[in-house]
Amino acid sequence: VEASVPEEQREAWKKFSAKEFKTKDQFEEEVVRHIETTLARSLFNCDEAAAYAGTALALRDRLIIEWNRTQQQQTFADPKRVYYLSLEFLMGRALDNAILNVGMKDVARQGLEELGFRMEDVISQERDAALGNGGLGRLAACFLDSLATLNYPAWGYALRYRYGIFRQEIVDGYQVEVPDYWLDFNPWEFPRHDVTVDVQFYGGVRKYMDDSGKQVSVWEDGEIVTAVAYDAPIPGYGTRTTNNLRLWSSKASHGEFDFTKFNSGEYEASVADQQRAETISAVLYPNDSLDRGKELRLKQQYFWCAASLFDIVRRFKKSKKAWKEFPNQVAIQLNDTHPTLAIPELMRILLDQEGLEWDEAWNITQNTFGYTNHTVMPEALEKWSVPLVQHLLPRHLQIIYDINLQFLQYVERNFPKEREMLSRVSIIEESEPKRVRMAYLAVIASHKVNGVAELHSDLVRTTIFKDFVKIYGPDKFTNVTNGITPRRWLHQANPRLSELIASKLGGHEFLRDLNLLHKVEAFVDDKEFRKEFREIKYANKVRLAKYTKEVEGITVNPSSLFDIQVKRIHEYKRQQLNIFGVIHRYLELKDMSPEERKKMQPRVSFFGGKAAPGYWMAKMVIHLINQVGKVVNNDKDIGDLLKVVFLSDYNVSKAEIITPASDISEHISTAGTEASGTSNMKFVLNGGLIIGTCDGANIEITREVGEDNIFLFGNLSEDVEDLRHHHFYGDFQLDPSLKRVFDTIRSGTFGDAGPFSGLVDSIVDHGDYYLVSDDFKSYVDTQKLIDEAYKDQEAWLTKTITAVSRMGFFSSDRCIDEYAEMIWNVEPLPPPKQNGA
Ligand code: GPQ
Repeated sequence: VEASVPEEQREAWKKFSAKEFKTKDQFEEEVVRHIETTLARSLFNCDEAAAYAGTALALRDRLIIEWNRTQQQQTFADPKRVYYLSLEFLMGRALDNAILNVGMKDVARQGLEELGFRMEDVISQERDAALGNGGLGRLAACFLDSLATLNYPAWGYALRYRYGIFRQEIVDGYQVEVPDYWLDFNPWEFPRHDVTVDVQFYGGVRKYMDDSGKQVSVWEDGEIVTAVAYDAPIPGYGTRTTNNLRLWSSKASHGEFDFTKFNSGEYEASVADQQRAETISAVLYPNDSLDRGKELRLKQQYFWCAASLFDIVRRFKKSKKAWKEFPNQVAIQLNDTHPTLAIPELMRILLDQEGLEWDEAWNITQNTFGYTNHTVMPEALEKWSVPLVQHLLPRHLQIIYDINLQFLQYVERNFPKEREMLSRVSIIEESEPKRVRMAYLAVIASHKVNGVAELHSDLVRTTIFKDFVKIYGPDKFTNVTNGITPRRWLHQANPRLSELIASKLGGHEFLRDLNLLHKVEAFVDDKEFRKEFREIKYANKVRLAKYTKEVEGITVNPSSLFDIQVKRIHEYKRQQLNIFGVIHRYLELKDMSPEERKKMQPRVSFFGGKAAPGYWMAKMVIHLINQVGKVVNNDKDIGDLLKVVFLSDYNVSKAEIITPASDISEHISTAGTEASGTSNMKFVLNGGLIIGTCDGANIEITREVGEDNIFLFGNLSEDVEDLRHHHFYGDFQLDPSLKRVFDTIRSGTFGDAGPFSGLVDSIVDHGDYYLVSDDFKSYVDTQKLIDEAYKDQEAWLTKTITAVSRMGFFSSDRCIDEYAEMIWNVEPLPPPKQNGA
């Protein structure tokens, strides 16, 4: 029974209903009230942490009012909704974003000042919500911002990890992982202890005939774990729409303890059960673009899919519509294959619980799901062992086999002459043990499959899913080039640039329609504008220099060229190419006379990013960067000409300081390996140029900003296969300057060379899979061009301003509109006009 206030009492209710504060005084009143009552502190013991807590609680009240309103409106209107299933949402901080999106920046700044605090200091008290590894998780976070901003009725679903991505410390130049316990104080989440779902694992399947002679399957005798919903409000920018991100937390189904066990003295056993259940949502797996096949990971995936599907179906059933209406009410987007189990789960609900026939259930399923692929690299494509799935999810495995049977029969009928295709496209890989190819299941069960940049989507069609294009035709496969939210990545990270643009464009409308940036190009020759623009870049570099000094203890000169590569550490992203280039630069500088050196362009090479804890090569790259830094930064011959900085614990809030400070950023993956990249977009939007390969979104960035405003180098994706082949079967000559770099490393210049042998050997002896040696010369040559180009500061400035003005395409708003139209078929639901407004 739904609890509700009787009709007669509703007037009183409405009269006392929560009101949102608007003025500075009201804001201060709310902050002080929370500090004094909710937190039980006073003006005599209010530190910055308490000021943050009070401010966050006040803002939260404000968000909740709109959140409730949005949810009520959506319940009432019951439009088609989007459900974005992602195991990762790399949200970063919420307070700054909330203040900005509700348009209270000035009120909050002045209010806090009157209370004795600086807004920046208060904001920086917040711990990042770091429920993701890298680009995939941050994309999901940008999408939530755009969905709310564009008034789409949308929910995010994920897990409430107790520990997000680990914190990175650097000890003796090595990465050390420290747990990220972020939930000590999290005012942004609302536990919904009344919203729970019991999720089953293990057990067996019993089949029987019902009275009508129909075969029925019952999944029974499993172990039950309860999912509890925790909700977080997602405010849109410049709209009252506030959407919901629902995170599931796992707990034992019988509550805290199993009392039967507890009462019979089996204390340890009862606690152990509880811990086993809670382990499911305990920790985010720290692997990026890598499939590790661990049972607990599969449990996480099913737990989350089952809880989310139950919730979605429960909401649908409230509307009492016929099942065939399901795809008209529900669009589910699979962010990579991690949520693919949602497919057999929906089938199970429709077949076993709702009694639908196979064809109808399948039709509904196919029209409901869309699948986004984020990589074509084989090591990242998930494949679950059949015995493991059989053990954990016996009914789902049956359904997967049934889907496969139907699919293979279809292929056989339509391509009778291509029998060898059957084993290639089968969902089940005939390996030992057999494995379920999750990407194939996702393709077969979705109505649309998309890649995340044009080149990537082409590779999706021509490599990993080639056979499926033949089977389904090309229309099922499409491209939606990634984007980023200009609210966080321009207005929040770079407020001065945002205000400068606003002053020229006559307001902040460009933050909602980024294409308006094109009007900035008219100011490219405007003296005042150029001066301001240059000063802002310099101030952002000063800010990063200050941070670098405070946190890493390294002094850098903000007049140097700031060269930045921040992203997960991966062989395919080729931070090794960058650091080898740095060593090469160092050796060249050492060779020079003091006079020659004076002519050189001073440069700071910044690196940042985490390595997966089990990824040895990546960890050695981090070590090499740190060791090179120690030598170079203390070399008196070199001085300011070259500094090497490893920025530890790279995360979203640090990215907000780092991104606006680049002159050049590096996006130098082996062609064909980086699906899109999104930080490339952030750097250019903030007035930095790119050195990059013809890969991912770099290609479309080039198309938009023009070839003169980007530095491309390296081999093309169509040549990669031949080049790899050549390493094994051709006579391969190592570039002499790269050889010298290797000799220097081997000689112990950067400390014990032992740890670095793998890095060097992989190139010299093991086929150089990522083609570092093939691209090295063109990379260092291009860096030289950059040094030259940077000397002409006026021309450089023109390039950066021009590039900024042409970045409109890369807003995640454009992206979301494309998904909405091409894949989801959903419409915005704008908030009603406010009373009196
Ligand atoms: N991406 Cl498969 C991840 O961040 N993690 C992953 O596990 C996979 C992909 C990235 C991809 O490498 C980037 O090129 C994309 O820009 C990003 O996803 C978002 O699509």
